[in-house]
Amino acid sequence: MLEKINSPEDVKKLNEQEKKQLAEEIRNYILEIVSENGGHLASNLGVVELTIALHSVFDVPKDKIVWDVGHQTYVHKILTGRREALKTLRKLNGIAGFPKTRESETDCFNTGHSSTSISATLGMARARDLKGEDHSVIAVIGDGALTGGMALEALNDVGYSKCKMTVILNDNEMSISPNIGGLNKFLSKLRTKKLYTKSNISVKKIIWNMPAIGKPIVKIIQRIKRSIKQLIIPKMFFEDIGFTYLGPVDGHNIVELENILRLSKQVEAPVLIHVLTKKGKGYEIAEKSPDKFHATGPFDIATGNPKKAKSPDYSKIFGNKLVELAEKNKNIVAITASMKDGTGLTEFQKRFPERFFDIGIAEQHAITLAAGMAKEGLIPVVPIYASFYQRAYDQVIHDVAIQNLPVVMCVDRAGLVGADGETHQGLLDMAFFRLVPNLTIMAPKDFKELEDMLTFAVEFKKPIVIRYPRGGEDATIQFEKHDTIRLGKCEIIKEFEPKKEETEAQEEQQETTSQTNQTNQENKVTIMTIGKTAAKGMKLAKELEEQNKNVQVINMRFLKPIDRSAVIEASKQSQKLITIEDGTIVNGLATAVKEIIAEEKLANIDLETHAYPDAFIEHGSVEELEAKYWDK
Ligand SMILES: Cc1ncc(C[n+]2csc(CCOP(=O)(O)OP(=O)(O)O)c2C)c(N)n1
Repeated sequence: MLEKINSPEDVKKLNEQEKKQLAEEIRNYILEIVSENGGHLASNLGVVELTIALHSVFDVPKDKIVWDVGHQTYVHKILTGRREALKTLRKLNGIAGFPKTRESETDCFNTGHSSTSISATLGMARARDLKGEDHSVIAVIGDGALTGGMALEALNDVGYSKCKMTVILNDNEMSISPNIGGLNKFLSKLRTKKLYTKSNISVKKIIWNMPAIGKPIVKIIQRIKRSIKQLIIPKMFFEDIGFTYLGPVDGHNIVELENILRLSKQVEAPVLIHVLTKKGKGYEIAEKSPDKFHATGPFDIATGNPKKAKSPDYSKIFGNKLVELAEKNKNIVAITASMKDGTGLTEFQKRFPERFFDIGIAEQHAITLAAGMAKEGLIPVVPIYASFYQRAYDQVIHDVAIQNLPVVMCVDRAGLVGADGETHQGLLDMAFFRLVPNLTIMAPKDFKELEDMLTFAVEFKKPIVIRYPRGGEDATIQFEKHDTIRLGKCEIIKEFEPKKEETEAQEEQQETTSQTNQTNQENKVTIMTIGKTAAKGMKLAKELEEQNKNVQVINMRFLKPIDRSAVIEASKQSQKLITIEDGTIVNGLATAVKEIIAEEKLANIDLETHAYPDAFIEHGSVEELEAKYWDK
């Protein structure tokens, strides 16, 4: 069946039985690809029938479907002409793991970060109405993504706008981990109203099959439905804010899904369809552990075991150290925006459940919540992925930095992340955090330094950022030296080789300083690194030494306050300065060094900068992307 599907038109031609078979084949196909390439498995297995039903009822690209987060679009990609191409999923120049308008006109809006779909869809609906066009616009959003503030802001606007559009709530009771919060409790009440729903749908079915269904009939149904519902579910939130609520409906029953989608097309107002799905559906191992198979590396289909054994990573080191520190200091609390496992907080939750807060996919709220806690004497530690910290920028400025509150902001997945592409690369955080007054910004060169920095940070009593990368240490470089962390001070991890003439010259008490400086500078290179790029710095030093250069490597440690005297000293000592950072070239280490050179009027400095360009970087492996973009 799958071989015959090259467009949504082919899906529309299938009968009920054929669609069921198609669903099964799609599941196997996705399983094969993700087990090879890695990717978001469980969410995609959960939306197979929903996606088939959507493409059976709606006509893309005329109709617009906006997928929230966008991690669940593999089925959509298969059905919209990218079946074969999906074998290149998440690879450089291959199919992206998220919707990309550049990839297909059926991907009408790029996503990657959560909770954006309802706003974008309402924008499209308003544009349609202003242009006098007539097509459907649909947002598909998970119950996890619905916990994000922006989704709630949008619901508020949609309900009020009365715009014709559909929100499909894909409720699988899971974010990455089990979903949390008051909204989730409210949804669980709706989930239990199955009896009402089934009969409701069958009534609709009958009316649907009547030859002359018209808007008046649908309006009458709506009115009756609303009054019944008010009896059964008092204070029906969605209806109260202006939506017509349809459902809940079994998200694995294509016929019921198609019926309800067709019905929604008749409603000239905002509709919310509550679809119940199972994350990981059809692959038992993922059904049992949907959190592990939310996003996965390559794995063995028979056992579900990863193909590559997991080695320790920065998140794990962070989590373990935090537990150790929290044992000694009861004021330490941890906050996660729905990323408990990814950020290494699983053990913390087990050990200190009352000091652990999963607050939903709500990074903005996480930071202001932390600010409130800090104001009252707690030490909140908030690990969030670098690209998701973008969400909380105003909160970092307005609630934490201006009030100078001791929030420990841990920026996980800083730098290139690879296969998730431009929405997930953590290349901008140094640039945007450096702008903020009162912030201290650090980055460790290795695991041990992350532990030391975390110890320093929880004692610091002011806003502080620690950025660290995805994955583990560079196994080829072992750092022996770990100086004590001191505010704004660097650490020299490789000294210049003392040369005979220099030692003699120094002993002669430097007759004229400028002359000696010139002699000292010859052949000398200073490499300044931040964070994990210390390993790159050491490798580059070796290469330069093979070219007879005399090289020192400085681990800057602090981007802010930067070790100014170290930069000045290095400029005087060296013929050449090199900066290395794993972030955008804009407003990071290179910029900070250039500012010092200009402000101190340091003359004749040969500065070489290594960073990522001022551009968004697509998906691919970290190694491939480094080769393509590093220093370009
Ligand atoms: C702003 C933001 N924060 C965190 C994430 C990481 N993330 C990706 S998917 C996901 C859970 C989404 O849950 P849900 O919307 O219910 O979709 P499901 O995977 O359950 O289908 C999270 C937290 C993100 N993509 N964007």
